[in-house]
This record gives sequence, structure tokens and C-alpha cells, in this order.
Amino acid sequence: MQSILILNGPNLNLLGTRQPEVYGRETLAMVEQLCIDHAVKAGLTAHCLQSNHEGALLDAIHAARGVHAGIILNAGAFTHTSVALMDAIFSVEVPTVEVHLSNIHAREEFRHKSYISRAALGQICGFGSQGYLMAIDALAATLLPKETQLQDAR
Ligand code: CA2
Repeated sequence: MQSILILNGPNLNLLGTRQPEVYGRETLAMVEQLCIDHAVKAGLTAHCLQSNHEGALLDAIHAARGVHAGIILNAGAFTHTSVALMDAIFSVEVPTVEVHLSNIHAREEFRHKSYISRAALGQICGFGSQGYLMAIDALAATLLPKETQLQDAR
């Protein structure tokens, strides 16, 4: 089974503890478990990692080359600042889907810009934790031959 990396960036370890009106009530552990279960139904194995450090996220993206068939990335606030993460995604050539819990385009101006989007297959935002599951489906549709895709993954 092909594996995918689900990578979460700074402060996402705090999910479920504050700002539930923006980021929901689920903890990161709950979101990760939802992803692992959904990936299996979609025909993929999910590995999850969170870091508050840009360098650790870069290392994880580099290490994904030849190991993971796809990446789902919520780079948190680094989304809006990190040319380095964008370059890493370009360089490893692993199909990457960008996810955000909140609708970054409906928030402050500084959140509208995403460096990740330039290197990603696409962006899913504004659907809370459901967005990660949508991203898994998007990767499955990209990676798996049509006849092996499970029709009832939800
Ligand atoms: O909507 C998203 O998923 C974001 O990537 C979340 C980032 C934010 O900087 C991006 O603009 C959009 C922030 C994550 C902070 O997560 C927290 C969760 C609970 C309590 C405090 C912060």
C-alpha cells in the first residue's frame, strides 16, 4: 500500500485547546486518527508528524522523497512566510496537497498569501478537519489507478 505523509506545522499541536470557533474542538491526535482511518479506507497508509520548527518540517519533506507517495501539508503560519518550504516541495517532487482548517482567504490580508500554493497540487481550506479527509481523497484520486480506488471511502 502506498503511504502518505500528513505534516502539520507550528501551533497545530494546540488544536482543541484554544480558539475552537476558528480551529474546531478536535485535538490534533483526534484529527490524525481520523486521517489514518480514512486513508486506509481510501487505499493508503498515513503517517503523521507535527513540528513547531521550520527546519524539522523541511527535513520531513526532504525525507519523504522515495518513501511517501504524497504529502498533505498544513504549514500553519509558515504558509504565509516560508519560501524554504515552497522550495522543498518543488525539489522533492512528491505530490502535495495544502490544507488549512480555516478559510484563510476570508481572514486577515496577511493570511491570503500562500507560498505553499505555488508548489502544491491544490489547496483545501475552510472545512475544518474534514479538509484533511478531502485532501486524502484528492491524493488517492491522483495516486491510485481508477479501478483500485474505493468508491465508498467515507
Ligand atoms: O487554518 C489553518 O489551518 C492555519 O494553517 C492555522 C494557522 C494559521 O497561522 C494559518 O493562517 C491558518 C495557525 C494554527 C494555530 O493553531 C492553533 C490551534 C489552537 C489554538 C491556538 C492555535
